[in-house]
Amino acid sequence: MSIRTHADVPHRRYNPLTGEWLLVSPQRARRPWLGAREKAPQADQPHYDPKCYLCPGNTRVNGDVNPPYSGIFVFDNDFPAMLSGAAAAHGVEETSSDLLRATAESGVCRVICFSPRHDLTLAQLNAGEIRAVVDTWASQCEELGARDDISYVQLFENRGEMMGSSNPHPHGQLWANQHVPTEPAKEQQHQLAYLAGDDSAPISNLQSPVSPAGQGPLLLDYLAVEQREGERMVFENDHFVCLVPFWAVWPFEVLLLPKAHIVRIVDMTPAQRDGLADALKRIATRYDNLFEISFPYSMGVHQAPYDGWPHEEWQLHLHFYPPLLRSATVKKFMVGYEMLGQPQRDLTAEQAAERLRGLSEVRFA
Ligand code: H2U
Ligand code: ZN
Repeated sequence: MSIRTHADVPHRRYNPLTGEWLLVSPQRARRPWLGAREKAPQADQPHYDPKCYLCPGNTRVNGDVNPPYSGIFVFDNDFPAMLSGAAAAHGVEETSSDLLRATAESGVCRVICFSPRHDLTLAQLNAGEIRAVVDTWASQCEELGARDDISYVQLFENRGEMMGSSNPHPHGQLWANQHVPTEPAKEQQHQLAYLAGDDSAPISNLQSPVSPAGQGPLLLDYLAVEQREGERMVFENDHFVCLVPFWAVWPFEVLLLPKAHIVRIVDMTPAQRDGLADALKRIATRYDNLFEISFPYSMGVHQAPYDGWPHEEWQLHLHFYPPLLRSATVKKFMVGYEMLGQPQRDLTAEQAAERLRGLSEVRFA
């Protein structure tokens, strides 16, 4: 099936990972823009900022002093969204109705500094330095995943003021908790139903197409389709592919997919970790080159829960959700129809992939 005939016609696309639909309106791509024009969030940063709470040797908000670290530095978030241990078990009371449901949630929140250098981003770290980030992600999951009170580890990075990141110092976070969060839970449900070929599974959207009996895990079958079609591919290396998913919602959203079946980040071989580091650097560099700025995004790793089950249905992957639409200052707003109806985009996934494919992998100076 080809969607080329849809290039100029409004249509909807299905996200088989979440069971959600989005609206694509390519015919609107040339409408005039009279909305907000923000100033580009550009400022040269120093190598070391004495006021930064992530730089080596500096004092954090709670009074702790960072060590004079030279590689990666991980610390417990001083303002964690969850508590663990005895503190987490108390205080959530039973409610008087099934319509008022609440349960206790325990977890751990950590901050991961990618580099001691205040002024660098993932795009500017070298392959070895990014590999160290991947290794840290894996060792954190190894440690936290072994705990009885943790079943999911969400690794992510908010990059840039536009995405609400509080500090330009290169850093990501992890939130690890007792219950699988909503997004990976949806993906799990759909990957499981696909692998089982189960069209009676309780899929969230009643209009979902019937899941065909899969040959393999959903995302491996999907990768084979994309490799055949080619038009949404951005680049690949021996172990990973970068593509704009058919169902992308954000203008320049991409998916990093392993070529082999990898359930969790802790299962990755050294060569696959190098492959992921290479893919991270290349997409971050292409993004920066798109509008010649340090490109904002939220990105993160989705993987199987650490709940003691094999989860063969899962395929590890990374999502990049960048907010920018057509310049360093014009972002896509998820408002109005998106909030109340469903996500909508003008630029097609194929057009976005073509733009990203055409960009250099040498960062603009
Ligand atoms: P973001 O830039 O993605 O918001 O991440 C910064 C995190 O760092 C944020 O979660 C934490 C904030 O709670 N933080 C500390 O743990 N200690 C500090 O001294 C400042 C910020
Ligand atoms: Zn800093």
